[in-house]
Amino acid sequence: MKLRLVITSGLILITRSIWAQIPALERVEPASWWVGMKNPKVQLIVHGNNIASSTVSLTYTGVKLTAVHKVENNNYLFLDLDITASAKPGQFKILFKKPAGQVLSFNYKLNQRDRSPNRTQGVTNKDLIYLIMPDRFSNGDPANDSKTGMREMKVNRDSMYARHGGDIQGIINHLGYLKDLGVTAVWLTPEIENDEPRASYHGYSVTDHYKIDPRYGTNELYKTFVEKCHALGLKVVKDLVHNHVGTEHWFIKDMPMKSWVHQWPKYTQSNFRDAAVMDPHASPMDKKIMLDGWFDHHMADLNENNPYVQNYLTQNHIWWIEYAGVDGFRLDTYPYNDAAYMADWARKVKAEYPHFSIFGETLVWSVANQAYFTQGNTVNRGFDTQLPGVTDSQIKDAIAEALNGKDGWTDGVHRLYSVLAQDFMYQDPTRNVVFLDNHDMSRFYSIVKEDFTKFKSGMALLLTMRGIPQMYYGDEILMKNLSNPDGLVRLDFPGGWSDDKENKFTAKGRSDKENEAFDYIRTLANYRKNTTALQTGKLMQYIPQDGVYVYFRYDTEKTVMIIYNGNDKPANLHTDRFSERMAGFNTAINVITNEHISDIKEFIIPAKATFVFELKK
Ligand SMILES: [Ca+2]
Ligand SMILES: [Ca+2]
Repeated sequence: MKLRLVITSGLILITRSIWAQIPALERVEPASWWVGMKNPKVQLIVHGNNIASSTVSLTYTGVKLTAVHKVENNNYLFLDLDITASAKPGQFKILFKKPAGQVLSFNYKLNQRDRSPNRTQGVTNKDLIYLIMPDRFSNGDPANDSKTGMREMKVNRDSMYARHGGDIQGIINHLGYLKDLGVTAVWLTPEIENDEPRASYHGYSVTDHYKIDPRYGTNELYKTFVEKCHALGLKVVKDLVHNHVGTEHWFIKDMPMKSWVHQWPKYTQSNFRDAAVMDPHASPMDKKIMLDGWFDHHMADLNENNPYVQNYLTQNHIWWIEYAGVDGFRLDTYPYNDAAYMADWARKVKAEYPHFSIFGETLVWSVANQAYFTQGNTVNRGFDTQLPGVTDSQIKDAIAEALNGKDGWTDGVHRLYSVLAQDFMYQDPTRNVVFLDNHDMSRFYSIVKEDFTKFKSGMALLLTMRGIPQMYYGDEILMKNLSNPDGLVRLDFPGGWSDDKENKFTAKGRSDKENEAFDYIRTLANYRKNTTALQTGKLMQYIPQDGVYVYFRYDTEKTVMIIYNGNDKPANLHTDRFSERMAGFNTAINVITNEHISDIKEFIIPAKATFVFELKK
């Protein structure tokens, strides 16, 4: 029997088909593996016309074929291999003998692991992440803009929904720009193949897990990109989607089995309510719809309870770490996944790569909801997610409230103070990624209604906050817009295309104000890069008074004092009450202006401004 997927108005149906539209041996994944992995087991998925009728064999020293699994669809086999310690790098043939005598063969590769010290380093609070949408940053190779045979052929820079031609080469061409800005890690929205008919430039509708989208480049180019980043002292975060795949994915169009994805009698969308996952009073059906409902008509929700799906995803992610040497993973739509599987997944990744970093996207509405998804937290009793950190939406919202809100018992700057106070819920909040905006939300400069003082304050708070700070491409040149629709916050970086009228990658191409923004971020980012107090130092905050919020980042090397005035008018700050942190210090350096300040007993802070002072003896 062969299962064929038919999608009608988003309803997923399985039908029997007698038509063989795939070759006798279409693909084997992963098509290569490594010797010397901690886990000696690997499970291959084999896809080919009626491949299940064949007898499988292989002969290679140290490699055992321990099981051959047949599933509902005869076009699939799953092969369990044991790659023992005695296996050497090399190639061997996997043979598929058909009943009529025909023998198909696949050349399997076992590679030597690359143990270079600058691979898989981990992305930590010592870093500053810069998020890029590859389609919208820079077009370094116009020859790959349109690829014959792909479902979306058109490049149209006038449409927010179409492809614009940006690619990996474009990012490689601007690594010097990022290095100069003070960035230490680059996160790309998914760069693997999204061969959907429309609007898949964002990368979250995967159609081939083992292939860089040809419009962005090749697997080899991606590997080169990672190597070039590492050579410059930059790290790379890879964006993964466990929860769903594009409905044009090859394994969705001809599914191994009905239980490969979550099936519903009729199209059922997730209710997008993470609370249903953790609510002690939740309706089981609400929870099921949250977890198993589809994200979108064109995004099939994978069944992460299916052991074949589990192996497929986990191995694919380990394959990319080992192949390219990336340093961290960002996990898309984290709360929509099966929790037990995700914990098992994280254990397996960490077992192979103890220094690897992982953070999950949790677009949720309270610290408790957010902490619930993190490893070893104090709210999710009895279950350890193994997820080191999350995207810290609470800090983002609290910074916006501190900048835009009116001072009150729980409002204005008090919001930021109280959100930070709730760090008691985390095992380690410094593994969270803090940010002001990203590709799914309004740009920060627009959130503060293009108020330049507030913009600078936000950046100062971000770059002195605990955790791993993340910026979004174009923040530094004051790119703006509200995310209505999303495309408005995903505009092309000016100068990324050879025919652009302006080139904001250079100081000459930027306006005075844009240069001021760029220089402000560069100064703070580079200061942070050389100041352990802002990376791994402790944080002590004081209860805001009269709309003024003060915190310190400090270690044995340095003490940095951050003062934000949330008022609409200048504020006077007497520093007597901070003696716990200021004792022994007599002067300060303004980190932005380099100005020496001889009197630190009292400060006048302009409305909505932030001072970052390094205290001196
Ligand atoms: Ca291109
Ligand atoms: Ca799901």
